[in-house]
Amino acid sequence: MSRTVTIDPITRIEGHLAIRIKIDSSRVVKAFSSGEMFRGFEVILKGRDPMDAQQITQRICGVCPVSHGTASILAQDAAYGATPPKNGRLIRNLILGANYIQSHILHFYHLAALDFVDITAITKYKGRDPVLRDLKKWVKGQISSNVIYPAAPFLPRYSGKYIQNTGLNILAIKHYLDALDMRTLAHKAGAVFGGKLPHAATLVPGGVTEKVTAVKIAAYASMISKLQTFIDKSYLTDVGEVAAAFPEYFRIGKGCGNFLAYGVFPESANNSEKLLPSGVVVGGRLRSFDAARITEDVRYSFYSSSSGLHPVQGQTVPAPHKNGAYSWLKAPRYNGTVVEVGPLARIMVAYLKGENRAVKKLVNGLLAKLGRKPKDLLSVLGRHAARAIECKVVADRCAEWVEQLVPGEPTFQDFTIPKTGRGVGLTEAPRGALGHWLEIDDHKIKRYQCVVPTTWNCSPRDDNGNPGAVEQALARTPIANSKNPIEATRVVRSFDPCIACAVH
Ligand code: NFE
Ligand code: MG
Repeated sequence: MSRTVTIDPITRIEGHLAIRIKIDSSRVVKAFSSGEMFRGFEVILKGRDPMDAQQITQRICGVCPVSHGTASILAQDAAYGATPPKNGRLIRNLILGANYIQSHILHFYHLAALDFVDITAITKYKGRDPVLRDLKKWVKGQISSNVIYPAAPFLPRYSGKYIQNTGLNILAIKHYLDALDMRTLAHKAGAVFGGKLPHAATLVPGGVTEKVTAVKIAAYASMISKLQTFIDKSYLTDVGEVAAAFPEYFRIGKGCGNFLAYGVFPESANNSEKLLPSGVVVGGRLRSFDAARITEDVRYSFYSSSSGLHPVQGQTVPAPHKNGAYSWLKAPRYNGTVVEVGPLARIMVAYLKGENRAVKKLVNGLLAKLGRKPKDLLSVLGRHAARAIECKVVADRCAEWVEQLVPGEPTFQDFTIPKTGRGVGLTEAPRGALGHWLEIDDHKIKRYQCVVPTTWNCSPRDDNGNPGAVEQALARTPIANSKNPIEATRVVRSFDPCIACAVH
């Protein structure tokens, strides 16, 4: 008998994502992903000073603001012909790197781990840590409640198979709490050069406004070093434990198998080399990326603007009562094809390119340890593993970049805003490929279009009826109990969706 189940909301934070799945013979046969709100940043930006864009677009999201600020200043760099000096480029990388670390730790521990870790194990805790004892008391009180809810931080929750080893669960719960401190630390590290976080104050076209001093270098380096220890000793180990306990999730949530990365963290003045390179993987083959091939369809989205436009011509005209539409997300496609973006896409592209030796070594090491093949990465666990590996690669490189800063050297190159102009800023947010397209007329913003990671991943069907990346990843997911579709939530959350970003 077939059943339709709606999971709404599905993410633990960040917006209104609803997933509707049709289940037949205990498997998902069809999935629909809906972003349930409109925000209108592209409309708000029209007519404003272009220099407002890096501040306003950072308000798209509190988790990945630095990426929106970065895309915005890259678009303006291009429009004004500004090139940041070396200190400016390095500081941008350091702020963005700290924001990546914060976001990846947040996702694994606070948004996804409790799909696998059994929070009720804390009731067996016998130690003296006051926070864990408080949590034990709270969880004991909650256990009696019989409510089912897919998105609470602890309880209620879906029932299903969780990690069974009590010691391992309690250790993971302790790491959940440690991870809150690590997020604070990553924000503080980013704020050394970003002025504050979330929503860095120092990102400007031409570089950054923050100056380099020996004290700031030492402060950032010491915080990154603590984060590196947490990533090495807790994050990577805990992902390995989840992988060992749930090997079936190397076969669940495969998805479309196509990947797109714009590349991120420039290693040279002209952006030609990046720590994580750009590329497209279609049918297992790596190709070079061409920004001209990006389009956004809106047949199933609540917009009355034309469909299939390149973001250079992009329009955002909301149509809340549009017939047949089921999402406020547009449907971005690359060369007409559905692609997945995010840490797995970046790691796949870097791995296939083979130039980043740290990525190659970490991926091969993890696969050998878990007895897996590269193709197993196309899965729920592959996404978690890729995110953890990327977190280490970024943190380790941040520790090197900070030592390359030169106190007293400039961090900024001056510019003038032209009467008319265009620019595109392509970068990568923690959740994937992020682009901002800017058009200036009469020194003001004439058009501003954002194509955002979760818009790629959680898009509805395109004009040809092809389901989006998450919709495809859900197909064939086994669902043991349609009243507790925990398997579907694990698939969706492996993409780390952020609907606040996606609908922007
Ligand atoms: Ni709101 Fe974001 C990231 C961006 S996801 S978190 O990472 O851009 O669409
Ligand atoms: Mg957009």
